[in-house]
Amino acid sequence: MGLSFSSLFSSLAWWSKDKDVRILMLGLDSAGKTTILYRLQIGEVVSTIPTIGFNVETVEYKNIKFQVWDLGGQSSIRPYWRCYFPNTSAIIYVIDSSDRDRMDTSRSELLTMLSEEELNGVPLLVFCNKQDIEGALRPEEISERLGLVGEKGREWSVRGSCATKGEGLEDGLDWLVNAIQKK
Ligand SMILES: Nc1nc2c(ncn2[C@@H]2O[C@H](COP(=O)(O)OP(=O)(O)OP(=O)(O)O)[C@@H](O)[C@H]2O)c(=O)[nH]1
Ligand SMILES: [Mg+2]
Repeated sequence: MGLSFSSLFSSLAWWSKDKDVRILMLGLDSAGKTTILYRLQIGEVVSTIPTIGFNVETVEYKNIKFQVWDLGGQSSIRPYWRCYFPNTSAIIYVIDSSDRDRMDTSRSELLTMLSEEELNGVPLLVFCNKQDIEGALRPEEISERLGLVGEKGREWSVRGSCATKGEGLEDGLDWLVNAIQKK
């Protein structure tokens, strides 16, 4: 067997000790970013209000400390996302899988962001959130719509999640830790 998970995590813990592991969490308003942030930090669902500006919290996961920046997703706030791009170790992009009407908007905001030079090569985890809602698009369908297949020079993964039940979040973080370390 190759590297075990525990040794992988402990080596990232060592690697990250002197570094700022900064994760940006972005996506349209109401996608579930703030819910995910506090679910990861305190393990509970908090009642949220739309984020005007940002929330930043240190999230400790398997002995690794991440600084997670959760930015407001309303259209008037999106132009400010780019102010947070420098020194980003990874991006988590959150999509409301039940919001079919805004899937194209979500896709174009994502692709615009990925075209920014400052984010070249930065690993990307897409959470297709709200999988519990009936009629939600499956991660495979969303992945196809996003068309990331041609995305060169970056690790990326599209996964389902349900922030309110805490489903899919840990698997996603495991993938992200691995991708950050590979970089
Ligand atoms: N059914 C369901 N509801 C969810 C899920 N995740 C979040 N929500 C709900 O979606 C609403 C919006 O969640 P937020 O976390 O505030 O969304 P946000 O992405 O931070 O939105 P902005 O701050 O406006 O950018 C809240 O009522 C959450 O409880 C989920 O997985 N399933
Ligand atoms: Mg929010």
